[in-house]
Amino acid sequence: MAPSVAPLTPEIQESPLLLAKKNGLSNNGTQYDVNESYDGDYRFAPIEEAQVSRAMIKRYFNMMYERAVSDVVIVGAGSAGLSCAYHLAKSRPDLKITIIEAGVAPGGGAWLGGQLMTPMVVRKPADRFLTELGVPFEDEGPFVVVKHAALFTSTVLSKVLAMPNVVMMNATAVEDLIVREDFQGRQRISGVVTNWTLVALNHDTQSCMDPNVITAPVIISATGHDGPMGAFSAKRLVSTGLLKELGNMRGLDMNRAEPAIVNGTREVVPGLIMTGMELSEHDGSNRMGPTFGAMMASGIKAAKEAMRILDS
Ligand code: 48N
Repeated sequence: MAPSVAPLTPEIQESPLLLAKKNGLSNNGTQYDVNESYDGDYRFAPIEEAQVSRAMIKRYFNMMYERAVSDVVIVGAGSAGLSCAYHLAKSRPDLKITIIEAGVAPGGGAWLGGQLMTPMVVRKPADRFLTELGVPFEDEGPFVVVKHAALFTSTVLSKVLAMPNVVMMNATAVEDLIVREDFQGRQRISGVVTNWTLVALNHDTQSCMDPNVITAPVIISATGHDGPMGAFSAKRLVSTGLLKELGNMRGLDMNRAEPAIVNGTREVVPGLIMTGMELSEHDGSNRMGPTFGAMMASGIKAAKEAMRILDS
């Protein structure tokens, strides 16, 4: 009996024996003729190019289809957005949490400390979050120092992405908000309008590159205070008349800025929680410069606010 060759996806099944010869399948067909050797004879399992495309397309567009209705959307995967996602997903594994990040690389400003220097300063008690994540640090008394900001960001990012109820769409921008009237006649943020970031940044080069939408009862905006789309939701609230004017971030004062951002994290309009440095633009609070404890703690506060709203 001819050996049963592991079938390719039926739609693109080639002649398996020809493929086997071309791609070095072993005779029994089920164990690919791979070889992990570094002496000039490294052999991979066989592949058809269309299999790679279909493996990506199937998963990504299933995810888009399934997350068109989410429980919570987090806009911005910087230190505040990621800390929020971690705490929320860990506390509520039942929630469908969708992160929308405009950059190809998530992380926002938390890849460096300050002025392109790499150590990250975190004031106590926010060091407890680093301990929870397992991020090592040096203790300097009132604050701790992580040897490289990327050690924090990559750790929290990897844990967030490993959580089964979290998906992240990076290189994707929120370019508008869905605003509906709720049963009390109030304007409520009920979702986000998204597009590929490259498209969102090029609406003036083409016409009618219309967006996609994702609906959710709670939106958490953590879009920061700078960058190509910094403070996006705060600015959109002003242009839609839901906020009279921006508070505009004030000068640097670490001792005032950090508690103001954590304690000020809240539902700024029905359905929209604001956190991280975007809040400084909304409220007009001070900036804190290169210390990141408030980003972590405000993200956690935003997660708690989201759970409060969903459970009310
Ligand atoms: O890191 P950021 O900019 O924002 P936060 O609030 O997470 O952390 C702020 C922190 O990095 C500081 O600025 C420090 C503490 N310095 C303070 C100071 O005084 O200078 O991350 C925001 C993320 C970025 O990754 C953006 O790409 C993304 O949000 N983003 C968006 N993603 C999707 N759609 C959008 N419209 C959008 N706008 C921004």
